[in-house]
Amino acid sequence: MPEHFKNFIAGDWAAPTSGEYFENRNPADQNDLIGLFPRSAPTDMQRAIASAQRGFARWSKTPAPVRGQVLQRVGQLLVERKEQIARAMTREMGKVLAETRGDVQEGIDTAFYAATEGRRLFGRVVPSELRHKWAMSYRRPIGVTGLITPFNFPLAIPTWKMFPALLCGNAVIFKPAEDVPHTAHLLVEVLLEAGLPPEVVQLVHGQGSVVGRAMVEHEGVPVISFTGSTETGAVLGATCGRLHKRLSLEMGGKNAMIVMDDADLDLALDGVLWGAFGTTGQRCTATSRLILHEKIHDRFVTMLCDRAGKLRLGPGLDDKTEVGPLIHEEARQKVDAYVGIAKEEGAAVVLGGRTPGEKRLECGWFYEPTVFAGVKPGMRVEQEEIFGPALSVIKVGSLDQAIKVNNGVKYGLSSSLYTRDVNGAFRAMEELDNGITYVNAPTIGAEAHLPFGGVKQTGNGHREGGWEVYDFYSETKVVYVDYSGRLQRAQIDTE
Ligand code: UN1
Repeated sequence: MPEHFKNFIAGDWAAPTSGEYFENRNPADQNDLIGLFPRSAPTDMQRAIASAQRGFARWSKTPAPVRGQVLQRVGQLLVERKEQIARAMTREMGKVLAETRGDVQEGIDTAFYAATEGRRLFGRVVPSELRHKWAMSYRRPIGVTGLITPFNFPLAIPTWKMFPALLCGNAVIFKPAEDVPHTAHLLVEVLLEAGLPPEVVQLVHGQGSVVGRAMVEHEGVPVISFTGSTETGAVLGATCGRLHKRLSLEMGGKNAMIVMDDADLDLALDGVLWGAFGTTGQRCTATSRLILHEKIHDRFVTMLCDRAGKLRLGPGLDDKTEVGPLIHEEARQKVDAYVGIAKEEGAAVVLGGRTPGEKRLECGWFYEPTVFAGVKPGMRVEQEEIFGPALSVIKVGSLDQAIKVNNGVKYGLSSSLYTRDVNGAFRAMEELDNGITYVNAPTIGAEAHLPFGGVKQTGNGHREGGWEVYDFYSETKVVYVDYSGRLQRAQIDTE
């Protein structure tokens, strides 16, 4: 009998009022049922919001350094449970163990950063234009924050949102992706064991269109943070705009790696294999376009297909596996549909383009690493996010042209340039329209203590990670103290 998991609402593990559950299965082996998770109803969400408001009343009064101590313990518990959580994560999400260990590590880094931020959370004191008057600002908690997270980083992305939100004194409602509810459950267990007051965190499983919507439309949740598709982000943007909510969006990417003719090609090859096929291409930061200088184009495509064709597919829990499955059947069908689109558009499928035939892989959502060559700027496979192990190769004649191709998409998350030319590298740093640019490293690999996010339709101007995210989860309050004992009129009595 599979385990029935629960929500965490109002300080208790609670069955959904709907009485309904959904299955969580291993994407590498559909016969492996991990558990049943609540398909919650809007009433579950409403109860969670009411409880989070009580949690907020208490937690917002707790001194920030004390809130930081809780996050310090969260970090320690994550260190102790790293292996256990990584294994559970690979089982439900599919990526290889080295990567799920990295995912937990990103959460640990975020926890320890947040813990120390409890002793900073700086405000400012600035001179007043008037005598005997102080002018200052400080950071104030906001209220209940609603966090909607994706499947591809089941632990790291929730922690990017949750830990800064908590450190700033907010309460949290966590609505994880339906594909990775088990990791979410393990994370909430850690928070509670670390001593977070129970009503400060609520975990509500279920569908975005039901519980996610109930949360976003509720006036008791003034802050929403979302990572997912640009299409869903647009819907959230409309709702949050109407209700005057603070909203942080992290959405799609069509990230490119540029390889110039003077680059270290072996280094670039290692980079593109990791960037394009690591996490089976399911990162917002994944390399999905490879822009090659014409002088090295043919040679590099041959090197790429040779190595990518040898990547070993398999379950992420197997040590020898290099590429795990996709998250579900629809994701695999989407990649396959783009193979058809690439052919129709006149690109050449020079590697992969199909489901592997091996019997040992038939119970999972595997797809062969796929390379499209002869791709021209403007083709759908060059413009649209595929979110799978598919890479489009575009040939260019100069760095200027490469930058133009990089910038010619609606997204702007990350980019990468391989070159030995310092002048070219600095010029690209300036001109590539992305939130993150890597030089001589692939498009993936952001570190937890730097701001993370993209320009154009990748985001809406906010950043996660690093120091900037603390501004998103707190409100600036300004205080003037006039100790002159008389009325001083600003802009008028300034002498
Ligand atoms: C994402 O792609 O959704 O930079 C997040 C990286 C990771 C985070 C990726 N540290 O690839």
